[in-house]
Amino acid sequence: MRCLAVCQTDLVIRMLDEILLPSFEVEFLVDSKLMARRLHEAGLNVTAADPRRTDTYLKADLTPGTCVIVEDNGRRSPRKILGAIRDAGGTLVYVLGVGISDFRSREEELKAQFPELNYLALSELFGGPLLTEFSRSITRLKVQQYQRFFSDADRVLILLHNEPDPDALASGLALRNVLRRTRQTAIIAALEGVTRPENVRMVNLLDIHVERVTAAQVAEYDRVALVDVQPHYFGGAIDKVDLVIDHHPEQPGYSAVFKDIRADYGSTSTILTEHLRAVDANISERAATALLYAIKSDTLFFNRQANRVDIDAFSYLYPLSDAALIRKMEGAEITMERLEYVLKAKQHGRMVEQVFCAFLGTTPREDFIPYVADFYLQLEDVRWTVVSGIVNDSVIMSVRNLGYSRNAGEFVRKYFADIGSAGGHRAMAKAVVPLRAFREKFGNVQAEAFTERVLAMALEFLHEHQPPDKRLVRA
Ligand SMILES: [Mn+2]
Repeated sequence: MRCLAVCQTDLVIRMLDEILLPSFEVEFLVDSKLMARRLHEAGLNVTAADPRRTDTYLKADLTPGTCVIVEDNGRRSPRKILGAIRDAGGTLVYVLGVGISDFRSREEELKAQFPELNYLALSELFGGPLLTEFSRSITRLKVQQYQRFFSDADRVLILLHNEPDPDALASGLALRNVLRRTRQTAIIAALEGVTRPENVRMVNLLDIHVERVTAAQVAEYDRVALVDVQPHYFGGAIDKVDLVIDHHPEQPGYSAVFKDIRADYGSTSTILTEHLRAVDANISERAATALLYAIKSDTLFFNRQANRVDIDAFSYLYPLSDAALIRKMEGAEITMERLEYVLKAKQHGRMVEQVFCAFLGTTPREDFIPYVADFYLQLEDVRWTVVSGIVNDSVIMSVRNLGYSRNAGEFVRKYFADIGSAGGHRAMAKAVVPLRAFREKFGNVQAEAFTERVLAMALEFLHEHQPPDKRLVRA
């Protein structure tokens, strides 16, 4: 393919020549005869001519199939040049913005007159790969530091949150991998073990051993690492650790020798995948399968809080993993018991302004609540779900949304932080409030009245900071 580049800058010309030459037949058109001679002597295919004249392009044999690149350095508008190219029959036109900070408005301005042109900014084209490369170096440095710090320890503990989910389990496995340790030299443990069906299925299929430890035993280890959780979660029982890797918002009130907390990541497994890649660790099929499943499940297959890094990690792990095993693990999510709570929510739940709210009453296990909240978020007309239930004399509330409205974590903090624990991300959050404290604040609300009360809070929250005309019509 033939490519005609209309440029003013030496560096841009040399760069385009280097990038395009293997696949394109490149010719440069410059205004200055001096520059043309210099570049010609350097072996480039350059012509000097006035780029604002139509006959320049007619002489250059421009056809509709020629790819034309016009450098826009922000000094002089390329309008005249673009007009001349159009008059000469050029249709495949790219404008390359160099050194233009607000290239979006420049793009708009030019597109108003030349709607068919494509605008590319140099910073956008090269920023991605360059920043990925740099951030990988920063990660490598960080990982090497904690690897050294853990290397001489006899007993290492990798501690997960209670009822470890796929993200916690996979992150534990991956960290053991980064630390170059085995089951004997680094144990993966939790204060409360694995009971939910999908988590049980995962530990069985991938043969992951999660030991039980008490908060007092944690102090017996030479080094302690936390993944997918931060010390505040343990309510003061653990306040000093060696390493924290997590994607939940950073919490104050503890000390850690090393930490890597990235609240904009969809899963802790994404962070661990980057750690493994940064030090060129060998990722086993088992670890890749666990990580891939974790990213998939923590982001609900990219339906909630996922960004480019999660998708990057996913595509890196995919060829290394066992897809059949993942399908087997996923099958464990739907159980008869869970469907009963889905039905209960259907009978007693309420939906107003695309907010689905349900109270499940007393439930034997906590996982029914987030399961139902996730389930109803899949419905076409649902934008928020707020599902609560009572487990062991505590009100448990799971809040979900599609991630582009107000913050779910803020919602639970606003109403429940003063009487229990409440927190989470933009798209998912949780509150745990002792039943007695809940009743003191909101009254002894039950069944339908409970649903109404919570629904009213959610709507009040969603209406704050929102101009009346932006409000959704009542469903
Ligand atoms: Mn997680």
